[in-house]
Amino acid sequence: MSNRLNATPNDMRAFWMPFTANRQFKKEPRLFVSAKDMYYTTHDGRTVLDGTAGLWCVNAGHCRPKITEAIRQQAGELDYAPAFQLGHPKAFELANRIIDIAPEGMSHVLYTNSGSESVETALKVALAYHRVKGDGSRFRLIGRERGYHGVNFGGVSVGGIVGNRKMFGTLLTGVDHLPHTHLPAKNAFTRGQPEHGGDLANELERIIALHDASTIAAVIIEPVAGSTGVLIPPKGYLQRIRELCTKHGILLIFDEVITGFGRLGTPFAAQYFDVKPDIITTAKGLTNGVIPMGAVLVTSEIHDAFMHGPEHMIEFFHGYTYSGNPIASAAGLATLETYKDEGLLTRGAELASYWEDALHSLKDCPHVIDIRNIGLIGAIELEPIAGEPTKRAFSAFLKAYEKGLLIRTTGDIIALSPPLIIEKAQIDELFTKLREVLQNNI
Ligand code: PXG
Repeated sequence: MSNRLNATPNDMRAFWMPFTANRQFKKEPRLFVSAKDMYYTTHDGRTVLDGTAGLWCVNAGHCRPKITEAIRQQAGELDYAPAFQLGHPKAFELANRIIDIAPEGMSHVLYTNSGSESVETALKVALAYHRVKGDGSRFRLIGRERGYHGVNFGGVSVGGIVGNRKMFGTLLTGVDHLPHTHLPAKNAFTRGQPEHGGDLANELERIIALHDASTIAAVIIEPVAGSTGVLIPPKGYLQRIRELCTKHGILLIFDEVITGFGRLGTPFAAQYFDVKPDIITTAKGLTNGVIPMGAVLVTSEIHDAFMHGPEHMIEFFHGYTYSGNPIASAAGLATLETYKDEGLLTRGAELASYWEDALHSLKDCPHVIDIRNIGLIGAIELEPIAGEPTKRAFSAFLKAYEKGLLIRTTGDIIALSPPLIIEKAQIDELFTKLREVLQNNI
């Protein structure tokens, strides 16, 4: 496909698109052909403000020169190096740079190629960790209702989005779920962390009492749940989950695939909430979404537990052909440099209150039943059309796109997560456009 403005593919049949209404799309295609900083350009030559950082990943904005150049250079210098039993310098350098900004206690990095793979990797590390410590009866994994941990079998098993689970048989066994924390009757229109629901963390005690702590390997949660429609942890919730995990010898995994790399105004959500997990999963913002790459961060306690036995033996039987791929590593390094040069990992903190006020100004729009926010994340929950769930939000998505604004919808919830380079004037532009959409008979 050429990137000329008026070029559209003449046949769209072969590509079965992910998480897409394929038939609707192919009747009315929406294609981006170029992008710069905060804006996309569509195939019909229109400019679209990126209200979602692509899919929560383009945190530094689009086509940033340092990242583009790093990829170009690396592709001409060392395109690929085997990932097993061999290496190349940039994978090591990037791991160090990640640890530099990671929450205290994180000391080692395993590479993956996506958030889904980061989750599978984290779950396997957790199971294997207990086993190498001689505690192999800890095989259960605890997730949460409405959780999203990617689309592979482990992640879907611990995830809690019904549509993502119901088609796929028995999934992993030995999995249980915490209740979700969405309490709109009590918490609607909360700014920041909700007051109510912190006690739901105690449900972990009920699950532990049922299965016995000695069978539980790990709890995995998103510090802020994104895909399900932005659920912000109630005050005290994450702290209590941490306390219970520590008390019962259970590893705590924070899935930071969307919250990692500045989304809340700190490098990671663990720092924002001041709660230390044992494992952190990341992807997306690690390479600004430009090249597929994820990373799983673990403590030295976890890493060191594996470093036993004969030195010629592989310590952990896991990894991918593309783990720490040279071009992805170069992209990751340039991305972290861009974040540093421009202060982007903390920029969300500076903009958060302006963002919050602008978002909550939509409270009076028709059908709005809740608005919630944290860092540079916002969500607007709409009242579903009776008997036609998701239709109202999807219609808002289509109208916004026509007006030159990219939003994300899930169910009847609009989720917003702009690139961290957004300016106040662009926040105004975003919410002016969104107000017009919401007031326009959706
Ligand atoms: N964990 C979390 C918390 C995620 O948000 C994944 C794992 C999986 O990542 P990959 O790279 O395998 O897609 C995600 C992905 C949305 C949206 O609009 C969210 C994601 C992906 C696409 C859309 O909410 N999250």
